[in-house]
Amino acid sequence: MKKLLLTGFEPFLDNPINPTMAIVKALDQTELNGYQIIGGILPVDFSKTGEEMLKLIEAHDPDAVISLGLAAGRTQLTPERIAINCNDGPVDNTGHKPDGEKIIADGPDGYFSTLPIKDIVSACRENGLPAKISNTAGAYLCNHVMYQALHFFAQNNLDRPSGFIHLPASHELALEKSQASWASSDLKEGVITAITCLP
Ligand code: PCA
Repeated sequence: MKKLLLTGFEPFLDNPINPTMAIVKALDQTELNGYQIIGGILPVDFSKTGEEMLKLIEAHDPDAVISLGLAAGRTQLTPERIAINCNDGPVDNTGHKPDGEKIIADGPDGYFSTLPIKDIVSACRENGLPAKISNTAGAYLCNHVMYQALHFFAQNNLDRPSGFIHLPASHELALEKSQASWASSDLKEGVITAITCLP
């Protein structure tokens, strides 16, 4: 059976919960659309996250990678179109604040997602879940892992769907900090819908 690496992130900044963790834990070791799902939770740490991502890819040799992250404030499920070769943004969980450095010194400026992002948006919408393509994943950890995975597959000439989906806050998170939010069950359903779009 094919393998899907599904990653989420630990909580970060002023988000005491990261809804991607529960989704990854719930789907870990389950089977969907002909894929065995392997879950992994990544740290919000610029010095470790890329390495952890590559370790997971090397250990499991997945046929596809979907990484999930929280985009607090967004109202829709948003598959990302592009990852850029840049670390920037607020402090990570170790207190490190990047300043626009390249992720890979001699890497290309960017990579397009190789996930079927248009199909994911259409399938979510058909399923009653608001979704749209995002044209920027920012320059924080989510962009970082998306870039690292795409760079690995490009460097190794491996044609495997890989990319990133940002999720809105869960109601649980919105109880802590007022913001647009979705039911956790809908967030999970959106991720399941995305997985069913994989070739
Ligand atoms: N979201 C952050 C990092 C971890 C997460 O879940 C981001 O959008 O970069």
